[in-house]
Amino acid sequence: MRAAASSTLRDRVVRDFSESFRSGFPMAELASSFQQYGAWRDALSHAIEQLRRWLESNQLLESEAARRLDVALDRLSEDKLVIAFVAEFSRGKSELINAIFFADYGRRILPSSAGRTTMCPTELMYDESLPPCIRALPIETRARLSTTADLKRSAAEWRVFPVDVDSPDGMLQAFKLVADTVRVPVDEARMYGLFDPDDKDHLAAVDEGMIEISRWRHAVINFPHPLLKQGLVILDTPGLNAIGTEPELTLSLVPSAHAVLFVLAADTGVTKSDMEVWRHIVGDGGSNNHLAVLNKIDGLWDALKSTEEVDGEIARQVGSVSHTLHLDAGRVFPVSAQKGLVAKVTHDKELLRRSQLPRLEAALVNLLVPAKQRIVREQTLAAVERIGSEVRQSLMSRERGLIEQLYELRALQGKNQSSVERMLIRAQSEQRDFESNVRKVVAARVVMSKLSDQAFKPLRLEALRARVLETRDRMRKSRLTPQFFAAIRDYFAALREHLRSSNTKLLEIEQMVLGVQRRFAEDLGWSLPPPMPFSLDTYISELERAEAAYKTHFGALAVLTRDKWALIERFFETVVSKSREIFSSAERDAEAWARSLLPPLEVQVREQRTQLKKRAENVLRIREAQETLDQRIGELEEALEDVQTQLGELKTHAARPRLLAEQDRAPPPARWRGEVDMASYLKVDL
Ligand SMILES: Nc1nc2c(ncn2[C@@H]2O[C@H](COP(=O)(O)OP(=O)(O)OP(=O)(O)O)[C@@H](O)[C@H]2O)c(=O)[nH]1
Ligand SMILES: [Mg+2]
Repeated sequence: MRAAASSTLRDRVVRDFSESFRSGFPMAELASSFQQYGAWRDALSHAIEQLRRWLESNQLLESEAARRLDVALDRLSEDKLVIAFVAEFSRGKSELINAIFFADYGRRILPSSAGRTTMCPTELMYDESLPPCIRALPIETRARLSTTADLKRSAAEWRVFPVDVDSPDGMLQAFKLVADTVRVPVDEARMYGLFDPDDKDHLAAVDEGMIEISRWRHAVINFPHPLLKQGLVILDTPGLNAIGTEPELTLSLVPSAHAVLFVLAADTGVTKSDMEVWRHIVGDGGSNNHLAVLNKIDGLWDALKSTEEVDGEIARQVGSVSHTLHLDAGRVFPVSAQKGLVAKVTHDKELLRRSQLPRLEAALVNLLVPAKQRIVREQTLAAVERIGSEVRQSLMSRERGLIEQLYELRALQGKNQSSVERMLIRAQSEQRDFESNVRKVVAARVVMSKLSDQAFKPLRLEALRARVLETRDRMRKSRLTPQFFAAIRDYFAALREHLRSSNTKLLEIEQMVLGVQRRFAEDLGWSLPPPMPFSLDTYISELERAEAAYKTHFGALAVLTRDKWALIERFFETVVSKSREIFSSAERDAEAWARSLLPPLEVQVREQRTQLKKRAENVLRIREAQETLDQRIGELEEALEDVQTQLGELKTHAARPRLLAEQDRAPPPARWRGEVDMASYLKVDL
């Protein structure tokens, strides 16, 4: 019975995907773009892995460089594309997600209905280390100050519900969880920060001292849909209420999304509460990854009006949305999610065209894929090519050393013993002289370690913790509103100062390394690639964004009630959690950067030292007549040939990632072309 159901659903999803690919039905563009992006990323990873293996087998991979390559590979494999859907309730977010991503299931996957439906922020993703399931965080966790991000680290806090992906009904049933509510006494809701006695809407919702609230605080749906498997993450959010009360949405989840779709409905226009959501979560509207969707345009379809009249009405609404949101009209997309979903399920091309969903999907792809691809390409190639050039430098210095030795030994041919003697003295003295360079590098390492300590100290979690404790203490002791606000203002200022002082020290490190490199260039003619530019500015901006969000929420308050006070405390804890994230990423990046600065020079010094040592030994052996000159010359010629072969191979291996990365769109993998292969791909454990 189960097998039969599974094969029916699987067959249908396989057939729909195949058909949409063959017919060019719009899902195809979105799906195939993600698919191609995934294939491009995989090919790039593969080229880097090949380079890594080649370096390793040629003993050319220093541990520091290996670590950097692994970081680049991990980044590629963990690469995610996040799309957030944000709106006041009932604007059609969930319906839009169903229509854009899940129409292949032939039905609604996410619950969508009139009134409030999605009660908690919901992430849809696929993590293959977990079985298909829904993880839900109980609302009671709001009584504590811990944030969702903190709680994500402790599995015990989450309830896990299995999802039977073989059964569409079972799946649908499971997904209804995001709409679960509970009735609780007002005081309990107040404890969770979900009831504000000053809020008229909250008061109106009270029924015999009880109020209905979401049963869950956050849900993560893990299931193996082909797009989610490619690293797509979809964030569905409830309306304003949750946005006001779950600061993480404002501070973390939505700002870190690669695209934010702000959904409005044509039947309501832009209401005051829509504007509030826009202001709270989308901020100034200046960011270039925001799109506005004017949903439910089917409400404007009117059999008694001409197409032109209806189109004119839609265009007027788009114009008014664009004006009100200060958003370019090209970024406002009128659609009918509901009709789009129906059209896809019934394969009605005309209805799909009228729903205008394909235009939104194309814009989404254009907004997401090229930008993401560019960032990933730049980051990855910068890391990989640097390693390639460091290895090339060290191979070239080995080559130079061998050529010099060969030159000297060839010059000895036919010469007498005293020439050998002279050469030995010269070789040994050059070897000794070079030790001063070794000492220079050792000294640089000592200075570096001292400066690094100073640079990282303000970024360490202990430093942050001290600020947090101090601020919490001040907040607790505040008697008056201004004192309370001042504590938070000073917290942000202090953190900014930490990042700035660390930035200054990092600049000193960069100058120091440049100085050392300059001396090596002057004394020995070495040219080393200058340090990669690095600063903590992006983290300073992130902190400033958190501060701006805090000001948007609370800046206008002059006097705080007890409930608002508690709300700000809760918000502050999210800020703390965000600060922790910022500081630990800043520390990690700064450390990785600093750690990568000296090794190329050290490798070169080590290489040169070995060459000089070998050279002195060569001459010594020749003097002692342990080896004939010709034999030694032969060995050196062989070694030179090896190095030159390695240089040639390195060129090919190191160039491959760029060659691949610059193909903007990798060709679709072969398995997409035939239906049989498609079936095996779409096995997707449905
Ligand atoms: N006519 C029409 N109705 C739509 C359209 N899209 C959504 N709806 C309806 O609008 C209602 C709300 O849709 P949802 O998808 O639940 O809206 P939501 O934004 O997810 O709402 P919450 O989950 O409560 O935040 C449902 O009854 C949908 O059927 C559309 O394009 N046209
Ligand atoms: Mg919803």
